[in-house]
Amino acid sequence: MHIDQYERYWIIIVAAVMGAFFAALLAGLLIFGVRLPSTPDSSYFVNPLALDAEFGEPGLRNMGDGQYTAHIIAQMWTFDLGSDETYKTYFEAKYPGSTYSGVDAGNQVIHVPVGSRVVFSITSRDVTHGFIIERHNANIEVVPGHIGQISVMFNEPGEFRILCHEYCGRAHHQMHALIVVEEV
Ligand SMILES: [Cu+2]
Repeated sequence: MHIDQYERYWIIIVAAVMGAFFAALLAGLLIFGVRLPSTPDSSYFVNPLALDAEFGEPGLRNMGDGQYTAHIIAQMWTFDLGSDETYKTYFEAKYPGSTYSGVDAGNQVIHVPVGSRVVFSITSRDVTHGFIIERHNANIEVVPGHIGQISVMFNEPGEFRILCHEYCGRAHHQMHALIVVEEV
């Protein structure tokens, strides 16, 4: 069979590229131990209809030595941090005389001291939500039936919003909360 010279070059180039990709896949699997993300054990699953029994009360817990855990339940269109404090009470206490009257005045606020490490465990009661923390390396998808976990270090004081970045319905844009990192 006659194969044109340039056709042959291209066949060789394509075969070499395919071979290189396949070798990279094999090297990732066999040498670097790359595996698909998977769930280490069943504690990462939760029944979204039985969160009270299986996930427990949302809230921030001090584990000592600057370590905290935060259990959070996302649902349309709030993050339940288990906190009694809201944007409204926070801003009115912090800036006396001001009146905070946003549509989101009911959103919750939690406080941690500078230098804290917080392990967030978060799940959803209804649909898929998102979870990011402003100016921090924290970005997870909140899927009903799963418990997402992320560990975040807070090294600078300030007010950082937790935002939902996964469209979850009519009031998605109002779905946020606040972490206040306080100077000690
Ligand atoms: Cu959302």
